[in-house]
Parts: sequence; structure tokens; C-alpha cells
Amino acid sequence: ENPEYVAQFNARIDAGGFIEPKDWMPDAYRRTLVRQISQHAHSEIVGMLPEGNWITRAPSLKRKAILLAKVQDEGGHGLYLYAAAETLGVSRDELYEALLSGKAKYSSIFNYPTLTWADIGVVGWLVDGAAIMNQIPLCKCSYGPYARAMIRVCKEESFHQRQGFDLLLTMMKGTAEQREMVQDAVNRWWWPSIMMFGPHDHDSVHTETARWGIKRISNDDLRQKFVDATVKQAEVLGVTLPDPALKWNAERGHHDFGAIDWDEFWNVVGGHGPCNVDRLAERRRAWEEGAWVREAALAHAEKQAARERQ
Ligand code: FAQ
Repeated sequence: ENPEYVAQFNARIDAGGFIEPKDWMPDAYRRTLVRQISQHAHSEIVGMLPEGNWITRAPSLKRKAILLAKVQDEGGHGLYLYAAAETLGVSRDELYEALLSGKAKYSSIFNYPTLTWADIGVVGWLVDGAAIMNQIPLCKCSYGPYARAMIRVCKEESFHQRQGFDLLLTMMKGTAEQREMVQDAVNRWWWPSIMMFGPHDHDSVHTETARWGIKRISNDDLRQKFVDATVKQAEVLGVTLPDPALKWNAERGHHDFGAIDWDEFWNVVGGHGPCNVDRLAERRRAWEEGAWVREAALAHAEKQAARERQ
């Protein structure tokens, strides 16, 4: 790689500038962005499934309309992100093939089941809450198309988080049975949610993402911010977070919390979580059943092109 180009690239990053698709960039920068952006896109697309599971069973028209809008937003986020990845010279077909063959990663969190309606509220509150915490710094990441996509995504995630909190608040004002459902869902989703931030910093292998201004805040720092913010929200809701070691540490100015079960995390990331097999089977089914749409769109485009040539 031409040292002059490398120096210019580094200077741009150090000055807080954006790198755009046609700018020169080191191969490893391109590769790590394709990796992260495509994993992120896959997470959005697979992330439609746990909530999609409840659309037909939403308890009212209002809740159904909200849930439909949220799941559609996630599909939209996936599409922006695939488009952002394509600006780096990969095709959407390649990326999709990597997802469907099980080669590509997507967020561990979407391999857990949504067992009750309270899970839908908890996914909004905790999972979208964690997603926003991680994505706000990405609005300032060094790659322009990714940073710009994140601005709109974060606005929509903020609506997602609030609808989850509102749903839970409504249930907490309901019957004792509803309150128990909420607590049970919190108990099941708390640890997987804090695992979303990834391994501890000393095990986080992609240090280049920090050096190149892709990741602005480390996995552990974001996780700590999330725990601190969520404790207060749990108090407002009136639920208990399932961690006896969770307590305020005045010296650090942060909450301490218990040890994360990394065996569980790597097991889920490695394809052996409760729903990994179902999630991929569902994506493959959707891909196969959508073949006629892709074929029809291609045939239509060819016909139009032929008409224009006449
Ligand atoms: N799950 O060296 P690091 C959403 C992998 S939000 C699975 O620390 P990095 C919205 C990692 O890929 C969820 N794998 O990696 C929504 C790497 O493996 P590799 C998606 C994980 O990249 C809400 C290895 O471990 N958000 O979808 C996970 O520097 C509700 C070593 O890790 C994003 O993707 C995990 N949780 O940091 C939708 C945000 N954590 O690639 C529906 C963008 C780590 O070498 C409903 N991504 N790994 O094979 C990021 O910010 C980063 O990629 C991190 C990981 C922070 C996820």
C-alpha cells in the first residue's frame, strides 16, 4: 500500500473526517467494515423474526399497528445497511449467501425465543435500548455511508425502545399475572441483552475498529453505560434485574454487576443457541418463497429496458 495514501487516510481519520466510497482506503479497513456492516444488516433481518412471531397475536389493534411498524423498520434498517455495505464493493447476493449458508454472524440476541407478549415489551426496552447505546457512537464513525445510515436508524430505534417501555408500563399497571409475565421476561432477557455488546475489551479481537474510528466507544464502556441507564428505568417500571451483584459503586460512579456467562455467549454465537437453527431455516424459507418476486422484478426490468431500446 502506497505510504503516501496511508498517511493521508490516517490524517483524515485523526482529524475526525469521513471516508467516502470512492476514497482510497486500506484493504483491511474495507474488510472490517464489510464484516461489521453486513453482520449488522443480518442482525436486523434476523431480528425481524422474534417479534414477527407476535404480530398475529398482538392484544389490540393499536399494539398490532405499532409492532407491524417496528418490524418493518427493522427490515428497512437491514436494507440501508446492505446498501451501505455494497458501497464497499461487495454484492448483496454474496452477503445474503453468507447469511443463509450459516457462514456469516448476526447478533447473538436474536437466537432467544419470545415466549409471551411481555417479551415483545422487553425486546423493545432492553434489546433496542442496547442497540441504541451501541449505535449512537456509530453515527460518528469514520465511514460516511454507515454513519449517515445510523442517524435515521437511531431515530427509529428510539421509537422502538419507547414503545417497549410503554407496553411494559401498561402491563405493570395491570393484573398480578401480567406483572409476573413482565418480571419473567426481564429475567430471561437481561443477561443476553448485556452480552449483545460483545466480549470484554481484553477479548475483543478487532482493535482496528477503534484505531480507525469505526468503534468510538469500547464494548465494556458501552455495556457499563447501558447497565447504569437501565437500572433507573427498571426502578420506574417496578421490576428487578436478575443479578444479585448489581449495586451502585460510589467510588467508580457506576453500577457493579455480576460475571457474564461467556460460555453461553460463545455457544450461541457458534450456532448452538435455543433458536439458531429455526432462525436460519426461516430466512432460507423466506428466500426460497420470494424467488418468484425476484424473477418477476427481473423480467419486468428486462421488458422495460427492451422497450426503451426500441
Ligand atoms: N453476537 O472483536 P469483537 C439490532 C463477535 S442491534 C454475535 O468485539 P467487534 C437492532 C464479533 O462479530 C444488533 N457475535 O468484534 C434490532 C467477532 O466475530 P468475527 C446488531 C458477536 O465487531 C433491535 C467476535 O465476536 N448491532 O440489530 C457479538 O469489534 C431489536 C469478537 O468480537 C450491530 O451489529 C454478538 N453480540 O464488536 C433489531 C452493531 N459480539 O466478526 C431487531 C454494529 C461480538 O471476528 C430488534 N456492530 N461478536 O467473526 C458492532 O458495533 C460490533 O460489531 C460489536 C462487536 C460491538 C457487535
